[in-house]
Amino acid sequence: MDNAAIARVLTELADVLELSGETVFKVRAFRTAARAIEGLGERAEELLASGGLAKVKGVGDGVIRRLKELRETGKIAELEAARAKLPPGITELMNLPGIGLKTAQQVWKERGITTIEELEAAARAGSLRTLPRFGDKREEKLILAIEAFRKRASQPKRRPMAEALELAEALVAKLGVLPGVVSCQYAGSLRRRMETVGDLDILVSADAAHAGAILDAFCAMPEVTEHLGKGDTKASVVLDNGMQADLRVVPEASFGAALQYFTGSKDHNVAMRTIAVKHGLKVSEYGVFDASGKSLAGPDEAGVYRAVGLAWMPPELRENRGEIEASQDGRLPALVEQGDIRGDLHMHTRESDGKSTIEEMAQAAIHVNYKYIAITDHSENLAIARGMTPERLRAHVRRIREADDALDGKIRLLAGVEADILADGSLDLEGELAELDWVVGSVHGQLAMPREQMTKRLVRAIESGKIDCVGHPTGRMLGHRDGSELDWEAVLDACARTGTAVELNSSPLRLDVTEHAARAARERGVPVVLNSDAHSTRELAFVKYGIGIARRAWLGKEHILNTRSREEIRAWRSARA
Ligand code: DGT
Ligand code: CA
Ligand code: CA
Ligand code: ZN
Repeated sequence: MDNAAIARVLTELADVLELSGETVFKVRAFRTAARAIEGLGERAEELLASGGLAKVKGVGDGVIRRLKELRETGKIAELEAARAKLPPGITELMNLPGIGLKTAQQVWKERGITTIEELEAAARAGSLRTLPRFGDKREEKLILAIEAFRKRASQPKRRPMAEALELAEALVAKLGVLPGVVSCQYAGSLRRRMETVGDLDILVSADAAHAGAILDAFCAMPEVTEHLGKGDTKASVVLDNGMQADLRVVPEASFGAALQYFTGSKDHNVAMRTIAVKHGLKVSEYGVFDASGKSLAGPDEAGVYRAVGLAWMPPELRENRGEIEASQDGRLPALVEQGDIRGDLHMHTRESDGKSTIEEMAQAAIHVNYKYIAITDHSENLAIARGMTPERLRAHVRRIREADDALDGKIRLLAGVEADILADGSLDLEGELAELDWVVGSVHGQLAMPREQMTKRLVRAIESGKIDCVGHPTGRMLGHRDGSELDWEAVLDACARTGTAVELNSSPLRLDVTEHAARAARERGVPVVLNSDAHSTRELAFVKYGIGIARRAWLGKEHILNTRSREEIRAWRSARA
């Protein structure tokens, strides 16, 4: 289990105990531990095994005892027992946006509502508005939230790329060392770095004699919870996060062709096949063949493309959006790579809702070879994230500058802030911004505005000239919340006019802006900043997810501001002022 999964279990335990009327003290201990583990720089599972978890602040003996139980038995008896006593739908209610524990408890205790169906019926009948802190506005919002929830539930469940990537990398590592395995790689939408992934497609090359044992080993892996089917060369399973994974064993002579075929996309494959047919060739997952059936390519992917007259292209481009033509004409773009990123311009520390100190963030950034970072804690308006008053901001800036001096040029720290863009487009900080090195402006509240109003809000903030970069511009959360409706052209035009950048926030559930907006930014010459929005040292690594999205948007190093040096960024900034 990763840290996020452990934190989810502890949060559920806290929720369930609180609903059952457990003491506040006990409940709070689990919530504190969940937060501590979520923001941990190391894997809690390993710390649990080594005994190091006891030293983590916020994690007490009771928590450790239950996590050991979870590890050994796969469950927590107390959680099961408490859950069994609650009405079955009650914790599900809390999955609705706007319904926290307090509201779930309120509608249950005062209206006897324990399912989403009952909640919807009550909201439609107007019987919730008389509850304390409710009213008809909130009732209307609830109905909309339930409708959106239904829509999501009825769609096949796609997973955020980050979740799929972590799983796939673990599976590939385990498969790669099995006897007889020559190569192993994941393909499909994950290899193309789509923001969400339907199922995992994994390929192994091995000779036929080993195929059976490899498929058996795959089916017996601990993360496999269900078997959907197994043949001589293929097995399909369900993993413990509910995702399907297909493994195919192919001969070495076909590995490149299979990798090309199963990487897709389907549209890309169809377009490529059409070209092959024009050359009198046939492309399949086994290879490239001429009219007489002679194999021209197959073992490696580049050879497969070459055989049909194309240059190999990065998987992120393979959507039949012009990449085939670009390949034919020799004008494939040079895409940005992880190593091009020289700094990170959005992160939080303990001063607001981060888990690490300024120094810890700086050391972690040095470790990944960054030349600069901006510390951008939240401003006052975001009270739930311990946003800073102007006085706290000034003191924080002083500490950032002191830390910068102490680091003696090993890395440069920019003193920044993530200011709140208020409903009318003004910022919750104004005068304080002038002395800062970097200002991210983000919308954190009232995300559900009509499109026109939200566009005006952002355009006004951009035109203030006070923000350097618009943070997570749509506010979406993959699988939880759609982004705000926006007139992208108007927002990006305002950025282009004022010399403001847009963020590609790489936090796994955000990936915001989307690849389409990133592409539109490129077309308008608006620089994109590829940030982690890290809330702990470990989260600086989130940038790898954003890289995939940037590449899907055909962005090169030159389109991304934080591939430039600190001096170049300073020059870019002062050109605007
Ligand atoms: P996903 O799983 O929905 O996120 O998307 P993919 O792209 O991984 O799609 P999937 O798993 O259905 O199939 C993997 C690849 O196999 C797909 O990208 C291209 C190839 N493929 C699947 N079905 C077809 C097909 O009918 N024709 C062609 N040419 N290729 C196909
Ligand atoms: Ca797939
Ligand atoms: Ca598949
Ligand atoms: Zn933010």
